[in-house]
Amino acid sequence: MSTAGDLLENKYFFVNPKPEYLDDLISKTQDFVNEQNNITTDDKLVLVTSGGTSVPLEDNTVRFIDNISAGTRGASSAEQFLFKGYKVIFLHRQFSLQPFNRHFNKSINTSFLDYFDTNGEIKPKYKEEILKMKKLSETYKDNLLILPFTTVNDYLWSLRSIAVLLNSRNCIFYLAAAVSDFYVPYDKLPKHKIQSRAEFQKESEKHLDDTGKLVLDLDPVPKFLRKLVQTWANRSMIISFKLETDPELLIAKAKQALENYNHQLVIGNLLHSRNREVMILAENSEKEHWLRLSEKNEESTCIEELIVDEITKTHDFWMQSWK
Ligand code: PAZ
Repeated sequence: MSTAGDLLENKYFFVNPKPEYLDDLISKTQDFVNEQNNITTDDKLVLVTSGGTSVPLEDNTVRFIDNISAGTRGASSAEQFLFKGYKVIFLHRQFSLQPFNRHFNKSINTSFLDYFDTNGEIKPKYKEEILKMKKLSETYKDNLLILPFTTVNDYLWSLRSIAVLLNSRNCIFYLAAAVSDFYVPYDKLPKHKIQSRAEFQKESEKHLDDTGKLVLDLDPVPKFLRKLVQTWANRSMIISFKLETDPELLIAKAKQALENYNHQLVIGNLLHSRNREVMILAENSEKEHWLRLSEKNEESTCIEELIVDEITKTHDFWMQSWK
C-alpha cells in the first residue's frame, strides 16, 4: 500500500526537471565505477555528499535560500576515506571545500594570492604544506571523482542517479550534505526575478501581500532517505547526518531518523561544536556514543579522522555479516 510520503516522492521527479548536466554526471560515474571494476571486486567505494543545497526562488535565479555548510566535514572525510583505501565519489556544492585543496581556502586570514611573493614564487612558510597536499592529491587522483551540485533539485537527481549505479555491499553512502527541508516546486517557481514593488508584479506572479511583504509558499522536500534505503541503494551501508542547534533535541532526532528509515547509522552534531565532537547512533544499539577531539590532539588531528576510522571498521564488519 502506498503512503502519502510515497506519492510525494514519486511525483517529485515528474514535476521537477532533471539538471542539464545529469547525463554527463551519470556517464562520468559509470566510467569511474567501471574503471575501478568496483561492483565485481572487493574494492570499497564511498559516496560522500558535502556542502549545502540551495533553493531557488526564481527560475532565472537571483534570490535563493541556502543551507549552512562550508564543506569541511565532507572534504576532510573524503581525504580520510582515500587514506583507508576507498574509492571516493565526492558530490559537493559547487565552490565549497574540496579534498586537499581545502587546506588553502578555509582561512579568513589568507587569500589565494597571499601564498605567493611578488615574483610569483610560493612563500617559503607555505611551501611544505602545499607540496604535501599536492603530492597527496596526485597520489589519490584516480581514486577520486569530484561532482558538483548547486540546488536541492540538482542534489536529488544526482543522488538518485549515482545511487542506482553504486548499489552494492562494498559501498557506503556518507550523506554529510546539508539538504534543504523546504523548496519551491518547479510548477510554482516564478520565471523571472520577483519584483519588490507591487506595480511591477504580473497578475500571474503575485508574491507581495497588500502591505508589500514577500510571501513565500514552500513545499516540504520529500524524505528521499527512505527511497535510498529501501530501493535505490538497498544493498549499501547508509550513514546520514543530523544537524541541530538545540542540544536537547539531537539524540531524540537521531533516534527518530533511524526508526523512520531503518538505515545503518546516524551521526549527530551541533552547529557550534561540529568540528570538535559528534555523536554516533548505530542500528540495533541501545545507546549513542560520542567522538571528541581532546585539547591534546586538536592540533594534530581532525574529528573526521576519528569518524572515518570508526565507520570503516563498522563497514568491514557489516560486509562480513553478508558473506
Ligand atoms: O560542512 P561543515 O563542516 O561546515 O558542516 C557539516 C554539517 C554540519 C553540514 C554536517 O556534519 C551535517 O550535519 N550534515 C547534515 C545536515 C542536516 O541535518 O541536514
